[in-house]
Amino acid sequence: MNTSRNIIKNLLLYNNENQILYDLNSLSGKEIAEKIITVATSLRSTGKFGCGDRVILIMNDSPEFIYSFLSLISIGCIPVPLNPLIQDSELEYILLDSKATGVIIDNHQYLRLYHTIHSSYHIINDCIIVNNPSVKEYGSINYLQKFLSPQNFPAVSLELEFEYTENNPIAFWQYTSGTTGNPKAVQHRHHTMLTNTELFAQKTLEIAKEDIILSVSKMFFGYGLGNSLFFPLLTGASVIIDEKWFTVDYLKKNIRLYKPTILFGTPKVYTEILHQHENFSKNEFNSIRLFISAGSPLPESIIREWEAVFDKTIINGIGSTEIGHIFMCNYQLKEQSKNSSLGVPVPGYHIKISRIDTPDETIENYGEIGELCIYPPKSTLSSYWGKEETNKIKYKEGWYFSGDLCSQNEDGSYIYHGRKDDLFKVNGRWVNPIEIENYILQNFRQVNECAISYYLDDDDLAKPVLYLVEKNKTATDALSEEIQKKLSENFPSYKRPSRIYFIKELTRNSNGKVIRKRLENNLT
Ligand code: 3SK
Repeated sequence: MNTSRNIIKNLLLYNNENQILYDLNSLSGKEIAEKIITVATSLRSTGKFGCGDRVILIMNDSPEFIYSFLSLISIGCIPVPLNPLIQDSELEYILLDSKATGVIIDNHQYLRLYHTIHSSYHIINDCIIVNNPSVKEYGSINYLQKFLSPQNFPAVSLELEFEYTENNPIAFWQYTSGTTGNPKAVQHRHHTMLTNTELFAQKTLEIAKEDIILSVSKMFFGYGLGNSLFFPLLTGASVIIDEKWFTVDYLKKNIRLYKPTILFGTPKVYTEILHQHENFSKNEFNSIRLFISAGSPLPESIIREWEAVFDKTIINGIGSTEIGHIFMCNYQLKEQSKNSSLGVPVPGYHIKISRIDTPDETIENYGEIGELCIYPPKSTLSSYWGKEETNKIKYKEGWYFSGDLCSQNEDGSYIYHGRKDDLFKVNGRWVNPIEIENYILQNFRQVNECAISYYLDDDDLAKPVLYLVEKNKTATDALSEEIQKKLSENFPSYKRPSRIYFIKELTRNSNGKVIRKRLENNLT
């Protein structure tokens, strides 16, 4: 089974219906299928794109992203989408690590990253393909529009010979930037997203062809790739594609123009909308039947405020790049809005909680915190490229050890408690940053975002430090004092910050996760 063949079969089923909505244009299922096959045929005819070759994609969200990604999979190449804002040093590392031989890239990013791309000795010049070049002549460099040209259509039959993919081999990679160390490539199999789409998008959220999806997460990231590519193209739903990144204006524009029925957002998106809620009319969100949040933990205060202001519920989910997409969410819970629990596993995924210091032991007690482990439908387990030692620790007997900390409630739902690698010890006792962070967010409405990290004192001992982003950007001693007072009433001294700093924003990695260890660079 080739993932692209499945998608193309579906696109042809929904032949004449509009599936991609962008820039006031639309593309039908048949048009999309033809473009994918045209690019696949052109790539194959160069004789340079071989089975198993990695090809880097550096593209904004666009129809061309979708054609490039799926045509590469059709012919057995492995697309590796990267954040289009990637910096030279990270790209240099990834080109070397992946040994990619080709790149498909937007014009302005090509100009920006030109030297890094051309200095990589794995890259084959003929395998550099530029999207929308401003100047046609780049020497031997190809451009995507040539591969997409209508002259190619007569030569193309909808019966493209797909690369044979028995035994569910690797279909695409995604780099996780993590919050420490170099990025690692997660290798996904052909069945990964077919299975997640069936279990999460179709059977859980019941996404169908009447739906119109808007995802603020971009397609280079796993959350966006599922939301904007796999889910619509495999279910017949339509998708709004916008190369712009999230702002409140971007959201308002797309909602007014296209009336989406499903919004895939992140906690940051819902928080920003709430801050500007006077700019939204009561019925602005009337077309939306599902508001979904993932990508980072959703504080309970946001769920409450969203309900109070818009009278709607946000569905909280947890996913990971390694699993492909969301594997647990609170949609199925009867009283889903009563707490910010992660809900229960998406049917088909199994969950266990393992002891932090003895990972072979499974925790059976309710409320005890341990590491969240996921057993996806078996044939879809991924692995890291070239990281054999890490694979032995993270992937064991079909289980993926996620590094997320969770506990289970008596009703079977799970609660998130942060990341295992964010824990640190003060005087021999574990401190979990998220415990203090959640308390502050819930009790101090003037705090926009916050993060706990630690510094080493003169004796090299770790001490907690609190970084605060205040809503009105007016750092006050009074607020620090009030926070310290409340914390001293509710937490033992080893957990309480000995320093509080006000900063403009939290430092995040390219996937939006807070990098706690770099917050000190942001002091105002
Ligand atoms: O929550 C995440 O971090 C995530 C990552 C990849 C794919 C999907 C999701 C929700």
